[in-house]
Amino acid sequence: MDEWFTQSLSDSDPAVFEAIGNERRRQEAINLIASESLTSQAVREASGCVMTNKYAEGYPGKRYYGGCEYVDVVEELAIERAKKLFSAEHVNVQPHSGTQANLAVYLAMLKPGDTILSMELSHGGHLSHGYKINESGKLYNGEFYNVSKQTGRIDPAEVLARAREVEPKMIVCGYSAYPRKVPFKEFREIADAVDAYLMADIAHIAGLVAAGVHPSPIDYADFVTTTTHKTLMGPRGAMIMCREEYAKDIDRAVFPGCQGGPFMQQIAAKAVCFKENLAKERRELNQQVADNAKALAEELLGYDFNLVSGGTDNHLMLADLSNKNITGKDAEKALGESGITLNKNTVPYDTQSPFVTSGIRIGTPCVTARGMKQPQMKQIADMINEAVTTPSAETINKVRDRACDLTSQFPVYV
Ligand code: DSN
Repeated sequence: MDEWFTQSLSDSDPAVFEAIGNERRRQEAINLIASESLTSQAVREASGCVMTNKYAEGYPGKRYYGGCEYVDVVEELAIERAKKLFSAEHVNVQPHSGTQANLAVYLAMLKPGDTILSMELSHGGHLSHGYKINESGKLYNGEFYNVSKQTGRIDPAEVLARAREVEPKMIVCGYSAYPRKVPFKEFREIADAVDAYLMADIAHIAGLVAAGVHPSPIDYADFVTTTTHKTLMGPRGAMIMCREEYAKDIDRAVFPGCQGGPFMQQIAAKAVCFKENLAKERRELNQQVADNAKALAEELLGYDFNLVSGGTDNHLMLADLSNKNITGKDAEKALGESGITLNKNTVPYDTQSPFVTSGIRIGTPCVTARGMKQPQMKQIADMINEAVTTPSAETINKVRDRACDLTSQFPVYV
């Protein structure tokens, strides 16, 4: 065997090795990106394992390749653990991403031209929910509902009226930037009233659902999709849950419908992630994620931040900075320079473009995973307030020192 098969990364590819080291150090900053999280050593070991070498088109026990006996073990473990975690009848753990999971559901259940009704992107929806620049909005007809202008929350009566108007074949609930509980039961009633399928995309809140911190859609939605790398704190990837009656259609839509070989190393890591999420400690951690978000929101409200819907029930909040005389884009930059990573975000009824935005999205999974609690949320809120209110070089330097001091007490990777 050539030497380069056994060389360490630092020897064989110093450029990539260096970038990974830099990324590792970058991740020591205060990370408030709501869709990111931290993975365990065990998840990363599985994700970087030799199963990356294996082709396994098909499903456990029914593969198109020999030598699948051990990858079958991890896929079966992943399926059984996910079923237990979410009380699901059927689970497909092969989707490579949340978008591919969603596309597979549409492929299984819709015909080109059918209507998908989902949340408007700028109100917290997602590209893969029928938005026109995504395949879901090219193959299907995307129609959208909004959050209420008065409350910043979903108004089921408004969604029902919109559903009666556009007669969707599929209604999507589940969001990228919605800080409140999703009313799954009401969505079921709306879907029944217009004879539509209901899909819940719980990518953002899956860890909270698994922990019982957010209600589960499993009894209400025909299809539940999620990524595994957000609040589930697992490897990058996704899965689809559904009732047994749709199992064959969903499996066929994933493979051979829109994917080829599954990423078995990622499926091994998903199995590890589901085991972790079944543990009491992880449920407690996800409760803390929500408690930290609530604490951070209360502190920010105290600094006169205008939070969409007035606060949060989950792991994220959306701050409308219109009263702070700064755009989302400039706030993201000032905070980034201060050692706080987050993203600019449109707020409902935003008057700024999606590249500028009036808001920022703030999430607590990463800071909670590294052990921070309510006292640290108080400090972070104060730092955000300083950097956003007075984004001068002097303030940014001071906040960066405080951010370094805080993060050094909560190292990400020891
Ligand atoms: N769901 C997006 C996010 O929330 O960041 C990524 O697709």
